[in-house]
Amino acid sequence: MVNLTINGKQIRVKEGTTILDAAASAGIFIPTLCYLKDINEIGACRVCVVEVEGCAKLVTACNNKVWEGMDIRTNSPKVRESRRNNVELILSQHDCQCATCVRSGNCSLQTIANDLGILELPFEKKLPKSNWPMDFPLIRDAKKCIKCMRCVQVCDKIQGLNIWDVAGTGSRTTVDVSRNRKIQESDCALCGQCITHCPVGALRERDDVQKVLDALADPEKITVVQVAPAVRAAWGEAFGLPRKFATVKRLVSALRQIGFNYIFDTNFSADLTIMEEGSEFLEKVKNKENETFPMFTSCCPGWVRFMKSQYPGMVDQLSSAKSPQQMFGAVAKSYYAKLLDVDPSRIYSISIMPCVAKKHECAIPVMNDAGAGPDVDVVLTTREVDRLIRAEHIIPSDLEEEEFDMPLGTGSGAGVIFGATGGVMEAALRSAYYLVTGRNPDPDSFSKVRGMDGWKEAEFNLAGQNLKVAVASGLSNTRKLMEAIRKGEVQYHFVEIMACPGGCAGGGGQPIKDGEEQAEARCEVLYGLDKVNNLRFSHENPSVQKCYQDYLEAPLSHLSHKLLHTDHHA
Ligand code: HC0
Ligand code: SF4
Repeated sequence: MVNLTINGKQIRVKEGTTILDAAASAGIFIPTLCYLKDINEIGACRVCVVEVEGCAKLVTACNNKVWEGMDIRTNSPKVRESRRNNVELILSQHDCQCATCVRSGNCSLQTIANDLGILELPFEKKLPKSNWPMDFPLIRDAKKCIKCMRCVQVCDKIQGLNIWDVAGTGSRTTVDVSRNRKIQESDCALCGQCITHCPVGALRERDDVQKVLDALADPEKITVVQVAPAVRAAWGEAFGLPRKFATVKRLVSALRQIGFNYIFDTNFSADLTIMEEGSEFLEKVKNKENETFPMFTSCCPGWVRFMKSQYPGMVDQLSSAKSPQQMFGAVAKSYYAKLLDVDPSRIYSISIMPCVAKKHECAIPVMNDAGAGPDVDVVLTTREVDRLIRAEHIIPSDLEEEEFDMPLGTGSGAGVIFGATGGVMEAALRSAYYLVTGRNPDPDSFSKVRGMDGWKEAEFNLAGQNLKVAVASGLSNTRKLMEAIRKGEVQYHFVEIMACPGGCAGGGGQPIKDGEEQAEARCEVLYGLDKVNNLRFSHENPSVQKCYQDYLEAPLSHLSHKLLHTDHHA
């Protein structure tokens, strides 16, 4: 243990503790900006500087460790002045257009500048020009970048893709796409983790809210919106609503007030995905001599992009099943148009996703199998939908709960856990067990694949057949797993991959609480919703059963193949 003094208070902490953590343990707050625990501990912004007795220079608290007898001041005049100067310098390289910034009100730089009482800037601004393709799903605004390096580090350490790097020298040093590439030429998976880890508004998703407003105002269009599993665990965070209050039924109520015609649940098509992907997997197992294992899930477009760019030779091992988002779009513009007795071209299909990559997925040219334009016309992230709610002056705390529309508003507990890492695998195993044995298992029999570990594996016995499965989330973890598969060090039958750590719950389109990971708490919400659902098996979803009876006929039928499966090479 180490004894030290902070602001005159004597404390005792473990050896190796940083000044920042030691202060926090004594209830003393030191502001930070570039710091991200375990990811970016470089002291670049120098906002966390403190004075140490006997040291001529101020030291950064985030990456310096305490020593015996250390005497620290976190609020001396020297500290205050230096902190202020450092923030003023950062502001001189930032466009400070707060009124038109997506992060206004949720920007760590804005908060720190306000806290320090900075009311004007002594330095002249020198801002770089932005030359970004504004139709790309991920937008970077060089004028807002404060060179904190968080995006560089998250992409390297957590996602292993190295999309961002330092560019330029001297006063022109900035962050840009690595190796002088254009973003479209890079291997960016579009996971959006750089966005959720940016302290300011330098990174964001392309804003598609206006497209939705235009559709809502068009009397010819019938707006059909789907809500992804993980959105329900997070949409209320931006309004400070308690998780128990911010239910999906209150989100339905907000969407109805905004004017969407039909409000449905992606959980419905998650159940449909299980029927298709589960059947595809069992076919492969039956025909195992001629198949290559593992089969990989294909519902995360960030992962599919990663697979295509990093392991192109293994693309055929992806399940041919489309993601629930795309299955839903194809069903909305075919089966549901038929139920409404309208021309499918009148249906405008919107999805609300925790994801940036879904904006790319819906625009893949072959994702138009219902024959009425793109099966999903536009994707809004959870953050965009929160902004839409705000723009409509809806008071979320006043919302009453309302039901989804029917029949595509019915989803099982197996569908809702798709939003958590391991959830797709668990849902698939629940139904695979039934399809093989004709009996339902205990719905919690496959819960070994739950949890936040980046690479999990489990073995199950399915009617005498031993199945080895693995689940990974986060692309660095994924790369480790893929390399082990490639080298033959591990063998699996079925593998679930989600690009974002923790799965979609931790998606790149989710609300941002700077410096605090929310995925685990959101996953708990999703597992809680599964537990209390009367339906815990995808194959028991009555709306899915009816859709097969009246329209698709059976999993893997000709029509199912046309609408619900895809060629990942296209
Ligand atoms: Fe997900 Fe999905 S679980 S990828 O994270 O499979 O985005 O929530 O909607 O499509 O269902 C995202 C979330 C989805 C899809 C579903 C899957
Ligand atoms: Fe999108 Fe979910 Fe994949 Fe992240 S894990 S890229 S949120 S689908």
